[in-house]
Amino acid sequence: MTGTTKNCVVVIGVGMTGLSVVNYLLRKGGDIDIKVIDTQMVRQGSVQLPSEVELHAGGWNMNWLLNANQIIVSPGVALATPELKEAAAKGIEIIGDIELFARDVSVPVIGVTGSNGKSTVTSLVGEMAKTAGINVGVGGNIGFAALDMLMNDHALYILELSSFQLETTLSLDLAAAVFLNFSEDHMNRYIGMGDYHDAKLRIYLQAALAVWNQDDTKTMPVEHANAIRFGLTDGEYTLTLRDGFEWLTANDEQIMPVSDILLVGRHNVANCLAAMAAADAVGIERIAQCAAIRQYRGLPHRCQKVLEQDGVLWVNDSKATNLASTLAALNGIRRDGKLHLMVGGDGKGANFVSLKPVLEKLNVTLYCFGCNGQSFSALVERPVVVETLQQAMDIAAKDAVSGDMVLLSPACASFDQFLNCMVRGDTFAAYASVAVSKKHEDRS
Ligand code: UMA
Ligand code: ADP
Repeated sequence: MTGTTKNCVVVIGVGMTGLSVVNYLLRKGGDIDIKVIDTQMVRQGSVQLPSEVELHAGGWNMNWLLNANQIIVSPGVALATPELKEAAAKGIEIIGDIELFARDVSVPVIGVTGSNGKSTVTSLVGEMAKTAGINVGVGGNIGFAALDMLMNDHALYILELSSFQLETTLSLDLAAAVFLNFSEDHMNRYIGMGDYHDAKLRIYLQAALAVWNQDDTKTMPVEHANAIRFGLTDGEYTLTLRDGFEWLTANDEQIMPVSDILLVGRHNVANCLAAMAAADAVGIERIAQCAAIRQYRGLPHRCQKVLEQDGVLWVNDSKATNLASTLAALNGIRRDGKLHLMVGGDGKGANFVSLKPVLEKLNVTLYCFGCNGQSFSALVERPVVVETLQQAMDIAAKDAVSGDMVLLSPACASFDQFLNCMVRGDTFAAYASVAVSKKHEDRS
C-alpha cells in the first residue's frame, strides 16, 4: 500500500502577503503542509501566523525550499535571489499571491499598474463602482492583500499591481489592464530599465482590453488585439475644448468639464481619463463615473494640504517615492512665494540629475535629508543638508514667510528612517504644527 504524500507549499515572507497566502491556503483546506520562510529575524509569536504553520526565520531553509511542491513568494523578495534560482532550476513552481488569486477568481478584474498613480486610479475606479452600486473589492499593492478579498464574494475586483507582483503572475486574465506611465524606479531591484519595463508589460498578458497612455509610449502594448488609449494630448479618452473650457472626452463624446475635478495637477486629469476607460470596460455607468470624480479628493500623502498657518502652506506628498512623482508635484505648484522642498530618503539607485533644470526655474530652497540626501545636494547652489526630516522642518518653519509653501515630496522611499511612507507623511503632518510653534516660542 502506498501512502499519500502531502502537498508541500513553502511561503516566502511573513508580511501582509505571506499571511494572506497562509490564511487562503488554510481556508482552501486539503492535504497540504504549509511552511513559511522569512529571511529576516521574526519570532513566531510576533506575527499572526496560525500555530500549526511552521516558521523558519532569520535565513533560508534550503531543505524546505528544495523539497517544496510549490513556492509562493512575497513581492518584496526578488526572484533573482540565488536560493530561489536554485529552486527554480530544480523545476519547482514559484508564483506570487496574485497568481493564486487569478486561478481562483471568477468575476471580472481590472488591473492597474504604472510607475505612478496606481493607488489614485485604483481607488477612483473603486469609488466609481461603489457609486454605481456594485459590490467591489479594491486591493493588491494598494495595501490590502488580494487574497484577503476573495472570501467576500465581490462582483468586481480592482487590483493595484506592482511590477514585483506582475513578475510572479502568469494567468491573470484581466477585463481591463491599465498601464498608466513608466519612469525610473526600483533600480535597486532590477538590472536596468528594460528589466523593469518587461515586468510592467506583463499586465497585458491575457487581458481582454489593454488601456495605455498616449503621452507615454512606453506603456504601449507590444501586440494586443484590443487596445485603447487615454492621454492629455490624444486618445479615445482625452481632452477637448468647448467654449474655451477643457472637457474630459470619451470616444468624441464630451463627458464633464475638467474644472469639476477636485484633484490637483495635470497628472490627475490623466488619471481620471484612465479611470474612465477602465470603468467603461466593465460597464460602470457614466453617471456614476462622473459623480465619483466630482467627489473624489484623493488619498492621503499625495499632494495633501496638512497645515496653513501664518500664510505658509504645508503639503504632504510623502507618497512621491520616485523622481517622476516629485516632478508631477512640482508641475502642479501654484504659489507666489518661495518653495521649501524636502527631498531624500532611500533613493533606490536612481539618478536625480533631471530635477536640476526644473529646480532652476523655481524660487526654491532644497532641504536634503535621509541616507541619500547627499544625492540631491549638487542640484542647487545652497542646499540645506540635514540628517532628519524634523531638522529640515525646523529650519523651514523659521525661514518661511507668508506666501511660501513647505512641500515634502521626497522622490525616495522612506525605509531608511521610517517604517513606510505613510509614517513619514504622518510625521510630517504631525510635526508641521510643532515646528511652527517652536518658531513662535523662539520669537517670544
Ligand atoms: N522578506 C524576506 N526576504 C526578503 C525580503 C522580504 O523574508 O528578501 C520578508 C520580510 O522580512 C517581511 C516580508 O517579507 O517579513 C515582507 O514581504 P513584502 O516585502 O513582500 O511586503 P508585504 O508586507 O507582503 O507587502 C506587499 C507589498 N510590499 C512590497 O511589494 C515591498 C505591499 O506594497 C502591498 O501593499 C502588500 O504586499 C499587499 O499586496 C507596498 C510597497 O511598498 C505598499 N510596494 C512597492 C511600491 O509600491 O513601490 C512595490
Ligand atoms: P502609486 O500607487 O503608483 O505609487 P499614487 O497614486 O499613490 O501612485 O501616487 C504616488 C505619487 O505619484 C504621489 O506623489 C502622486 O502625487 C504622484 N502621482 C499620481 N499620479 C501620477 C501620475 N499620473 N504621474 C506622475 N505622478 C503621479
